[in-house]
Amino acid sequence: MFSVRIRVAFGVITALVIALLSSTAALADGPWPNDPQGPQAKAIADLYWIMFVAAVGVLAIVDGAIIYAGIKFRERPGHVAQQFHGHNFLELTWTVVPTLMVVSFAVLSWQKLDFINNTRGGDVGMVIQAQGQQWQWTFSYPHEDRFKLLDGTYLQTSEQLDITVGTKVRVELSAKDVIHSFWVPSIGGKKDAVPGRATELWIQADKPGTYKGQCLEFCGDGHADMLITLVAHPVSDYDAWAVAAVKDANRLIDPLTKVGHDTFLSLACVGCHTVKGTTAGGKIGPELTHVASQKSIAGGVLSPVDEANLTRWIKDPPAVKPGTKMPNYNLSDQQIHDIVQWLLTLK
Ligand code: HEC
Ligand SMILES: [Cu+2]
Repeated sequence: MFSVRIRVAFGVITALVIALLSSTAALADGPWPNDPQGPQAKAIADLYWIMFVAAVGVLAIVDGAIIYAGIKFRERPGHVAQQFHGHNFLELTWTVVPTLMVVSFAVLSWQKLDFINNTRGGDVGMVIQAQGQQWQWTFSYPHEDRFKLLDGTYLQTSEQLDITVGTKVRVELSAKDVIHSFWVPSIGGKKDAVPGRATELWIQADKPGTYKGQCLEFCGDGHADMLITLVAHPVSDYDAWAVAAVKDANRLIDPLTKVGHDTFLSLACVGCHTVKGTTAGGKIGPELTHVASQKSIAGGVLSPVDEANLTRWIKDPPAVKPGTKMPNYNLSDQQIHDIVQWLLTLK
């Protein structure tokens, strides 16, 4: 019925449609520019949709004309092609219409760019520095009391950036080594971070939530893992987050807990226990990342989790819980003391 050529064309088109649909499904839970969650992302998405609809219209008209002509004027016995030259109306139309379209896209984009690039407006509520480095982002929070650490420096975090809902945040970008690019698609446009040059963009989230982002400038082996997690907190929760983040950061610089931390990491403990944020990744014993927030340890045998009980446990586990897989390491009292001081900060 259909010629081989038509059947092949059908096959190819079907395959393309299937490929397109399945990749759309894969995109559904990744960063996706057309799921705007803030004013800046919305401005970009609006522009995108205007251009997309116009492009689909052009595609339909052009391809429609090609298909129509291909069928209506196809080669058949008894039909001879007409020869003619020039057609003023058609030629004017396909010059003027595209010109008008391109000019209006340019004007529209220009207007949106004013809005998108307005990082210095009076409505900026917070300024954060983001530095790209192979292969992670470091965020420096403003020099405000709530972000102040024990050593007088201010809070810095990696990979995760915490802001408040509804606040326009200027992100000042820099790069330590090569060019990186800051991009959290559903929150805003992207901007390159260039060594030796200051660039900036603004972001704003309309709803509380966690938004995924990604370095968008190929920057070496680890580029694909150079992720950004943007967390937008309700204004009422932000101070509590700041207090917790400062506490976490202080734990790492407090000389008292540092000794215990180093002792723990230098012993066999790391082979059996995981503590997130450290090199300890063992899986035989329970994870200790939040051990100080637990109600009990050793499967409920010791409660509460305090200095006395932790000390008792580490001093001689089998004495506390006969048959336990954690042996007695005969550590010195000083070592146990240091480790316990550190464990107590793992909230
Ligand atoms: C051979 C593996 C192993 C090593 C090495 C090890 N532990 Fe454990 N640890 C365990 C196991 C298993 C448990 C769970 C004990 C139980 O409930 O019976 C445990 C429990 C604990 C607990 C209580 C946690 C909870 O939630 O119950 C602490 C604290 C702890 N270990 C600290 C240490 C320290 C400090 C070191 C290093 C001096 C260390 N462990 C070395 C296996 C190990
Ligand atoms: Cu990068």
